Amino acid sequence: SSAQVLPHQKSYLDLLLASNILAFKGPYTLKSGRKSPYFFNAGLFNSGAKVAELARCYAEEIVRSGLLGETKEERENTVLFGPAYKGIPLATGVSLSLSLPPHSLDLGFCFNRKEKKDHGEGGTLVGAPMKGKRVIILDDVITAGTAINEAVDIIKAEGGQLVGIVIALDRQEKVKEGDETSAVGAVQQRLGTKVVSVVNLNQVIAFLEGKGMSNEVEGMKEYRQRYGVVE
Ligand code: OMP
Repeated sequence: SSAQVLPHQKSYLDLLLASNILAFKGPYTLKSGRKSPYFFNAGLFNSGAKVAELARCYAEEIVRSGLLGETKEERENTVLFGPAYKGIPLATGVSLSLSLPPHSLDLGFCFNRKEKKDHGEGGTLVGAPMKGKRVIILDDVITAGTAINEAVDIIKAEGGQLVGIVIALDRQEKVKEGDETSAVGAVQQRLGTKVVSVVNLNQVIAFLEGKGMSNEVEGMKEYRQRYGVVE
């Protein structure tokens, strides 16, 4: 992937820095056990304006990437799935954003409960049904690719057809050390689906370099040397 930072990515990256969504007070221990000098905290998309900007970026990527298909029928048959918990405001915000101009597309969205419910409507899914639908997963970050598997299992169980994954940041890391396969590449191959990210690590580094944040860049480059893939 290119390290070139496009204008819409610049305003997004500015927001990430201003809000500490992208933080450099590491080391942070990741889900994979890796110790990272930087961390992306989607939980800090915690105000109306921040969610609106994030959702706008996802909506733009969804439309640009072609994940909605080519026909009106395909578009109308597509549902957004936001895995709990962080995917819930994402799916809500992105479907709202898509419903507004310039897109004006009314897509269904859903999310899962973390706990099973045995009364009322029952089930683990809330929102638009996935059965027989084209499904796009909206998630925050992919590092080694573990979290995304759970979401895929839910789609299978619900009878949906996964057509793509959209994330806020691709950390461009290896699945495991000593193997050059990238986590995103592995997900794409295994699932035969496209993964689209608003930005990737190379773009974050290029952006920070442009801001003269050389201390942060140095730590990130060391980390990339060890865990990153060459892209
Ligand atoms: P993998 O399951 O290894 O792909 O890690 C992705 C998950 O890790 C995300 O869904 C987050 O819960 C968490 N995470 C972040 O939120 N931000 C980061 O910068 C890094 C991670 C992480 O632990 O790798």
